[in-house]
Amino acid sequence: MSRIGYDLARARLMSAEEAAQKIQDGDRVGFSGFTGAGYPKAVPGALAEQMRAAHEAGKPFTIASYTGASTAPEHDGALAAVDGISMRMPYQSDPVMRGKINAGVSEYSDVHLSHSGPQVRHGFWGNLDAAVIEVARVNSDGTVLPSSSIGNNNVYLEKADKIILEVNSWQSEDLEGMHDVYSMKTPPHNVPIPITSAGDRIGSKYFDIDWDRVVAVVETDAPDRNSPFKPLDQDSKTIAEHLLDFLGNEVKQGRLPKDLLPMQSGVGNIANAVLVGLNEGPFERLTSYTEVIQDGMVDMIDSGKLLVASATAFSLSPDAAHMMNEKASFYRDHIVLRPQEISNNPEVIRRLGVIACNGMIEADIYGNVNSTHIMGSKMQNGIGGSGDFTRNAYISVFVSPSLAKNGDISAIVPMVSHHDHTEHDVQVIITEQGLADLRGLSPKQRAKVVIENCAHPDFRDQLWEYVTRAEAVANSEHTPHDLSQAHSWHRRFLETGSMKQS
Ligand code: 0RQ
Repeated sequence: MSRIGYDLARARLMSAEEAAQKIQDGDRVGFSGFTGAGYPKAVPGALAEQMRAAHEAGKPFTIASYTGASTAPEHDGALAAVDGISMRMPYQSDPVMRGKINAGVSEYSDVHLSHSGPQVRHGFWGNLDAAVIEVARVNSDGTVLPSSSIGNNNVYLEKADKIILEVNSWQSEDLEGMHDVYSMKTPPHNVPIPITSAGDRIGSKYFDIDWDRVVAVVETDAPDRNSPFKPLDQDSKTIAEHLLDFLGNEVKQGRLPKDLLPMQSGVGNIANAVLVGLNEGPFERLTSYTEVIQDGMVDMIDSGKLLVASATAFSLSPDAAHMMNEKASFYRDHIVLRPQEISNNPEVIRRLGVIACNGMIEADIYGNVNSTHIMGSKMQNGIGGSGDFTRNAYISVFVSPSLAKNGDISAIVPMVSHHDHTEHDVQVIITEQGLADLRGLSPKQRAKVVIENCAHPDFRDQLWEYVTRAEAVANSEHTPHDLSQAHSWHRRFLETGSMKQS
């Protein structure tokens, strides 16, 4: 049966190729899509073909591409492969896209996810020429049922001159009732967001759209694309155990309730290991106020450990995505999907007292964290929601193996090569070596626990050597640094392929 129940929508039905022709060189386009969920499946590929043809004819054709977060090879990958993206914003993780950013072909601005939609609404990113948004159904009254992510769709639908809808019949219609569409306004017109617990619903099940601006409707039937998780390795399991011990002790000390506080869990395998650990651990009746629903959370809903999870998107392995489609009518009572300006909203995160746990690339001895850049210059993915959650969390945690690249890189360095999260925001650092609780410590006290508890033994002496030298040459005893050597570990890696001193 057709998913298009509205006459005007039927009248604007066309092919992806025809729809893509509505987008012109130089346009700023807001796309749906968040961590491989709910991105448009057909128009980006058709647009990429038109860009390729234009380039072959010697004509320019690029767009500024704004999304919710990362998308998939047939979206970011396809547009990047034809050098079609002049500016990308916010989070991305596609290898082709990343390559174009690091090669200087595409500009990239790594905005906090909770800021990205509001900044477009305020006009900071210029006029939005078009929105390309995947939905699960067009209702008979012209409202639309969102699909597997909401992201910034509410903002792009509100602001774009032209709207292109992709109606994807692969997405389950049983998602109906899972979404909670609530939009912020432009200051000074904002009011307190009335969420006081993770599962609160404050908005609408559908997007209400202005059909005068809808220029095309395209039908698709294609799955979301996400990578399966790697099997859990020992380091991830050990890191998860350290976190669970820490949370258990916080309960014992009376600083956390027995059912904890809403959890936020970042992207990647360690984050998933933490969820597996929580599912096997002693805590019951948990809640989650986070950004993406991962496999581990679905397992926790199944086991009854997790009562409710709030997020903006799914980030599921292919098997779990299939299962979500089959059983969406069960999960919709336990999952709320919100716009990312709400799922990641600092006001709500602070009020609920979220426990935030995110991956990092490196941390320094004083507790500053780099989540985004390799050796200071190369973009990996982006800050994503890690800043939204970390700064506003009740407890903020960063996790990483202590070594990278076969042991040639230490994740604990004298000074981070790029700053995403400052010492003011980072409370706990965990590696497979152990946990550093930085709360209540001065910089010099932090250096001791970070080196002793988190650094790999291969690099501990080298770190102490740095501290001793820094204390001798620094112009202050507060945060001793030897500025001539602070980035010498990164320089050594770039020159020799290893951070280790010969
Ligand atoms: O490189 O892909 O070439 O093998 O970085 O590292 O170990 O696979 O770790 O998948 O957990 O990602 C911080 C990137 C960690 C992620 C980061 C190399 C390593 C590998 C990936 P290869 P791993 P993970 C809210 C939370 C920011 C967004 C965020 C991230 C690659 O967690 O993007 O937190 N975070 N969002 O070899 C050089 C080091 C390195 C290093 C790792 N010290 N130096 N290379 N690598 N450490 C959710 C969302 O926002 C959606």
